[in-house]
Amino acid sequence: MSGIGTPSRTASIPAACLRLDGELARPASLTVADLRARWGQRHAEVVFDCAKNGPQRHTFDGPLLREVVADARPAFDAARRKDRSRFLLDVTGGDGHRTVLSWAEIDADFADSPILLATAMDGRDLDLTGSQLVVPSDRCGARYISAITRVWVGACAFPAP
Ligand SMILES: Nc1nc2c(c(=O)[nH]1)N[C@H]1C(S)=C(S)[C@@H](COP(=O)(O)O)O[C@H]1N2
Ligand SMILES: [Mo]
Repeated sequence: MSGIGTPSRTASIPAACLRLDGELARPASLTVADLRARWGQRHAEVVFDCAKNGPQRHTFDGPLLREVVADARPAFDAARRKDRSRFLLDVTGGDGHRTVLSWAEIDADFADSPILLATAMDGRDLDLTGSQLVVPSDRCGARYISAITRVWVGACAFPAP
């Protein structure tokens, strides 16, 4: 234990955490360590284009977004594809950058896109900065949200015609 006036080298840096909330039976707060320990890890080698910096090549490891969100039990009828297809995911980064996905993009009966919540990038763990969204099917990098703070899940709420 550190004595008074003896700063600890590790205790002052809190692990980044993301809030998984919305229309869910089991909302959760998840650290990168949780994302690594509780779900199987996939590996992805990706290239995406950035308008500012040109093509970027990276490797990522992490669980499937679908598996993490499914365990939070979205408030749809899981047996009905048409009910699942109403849902959206709104992902926020540490600087406020946001993007939207549809549930159907990650659902195995629809686009089945292997979108990840990365726990490591280029072999380096993301525990301090936070998870990064990995969208291998995207040609550009705008949805590769870094330092994720929140994933909101819920039904599309356009007003009825
Ligand atoms: N939080 C956050 N994530 C972000 C962005 C951002 O502005 N904020 N920019 C996106 C864009 S446009 C690209 S191309 C990729 C890679 O950007 P980088 O090379 O600046 O990391 O990150 C994406 N993720
Ligand atoms: Mo970009």
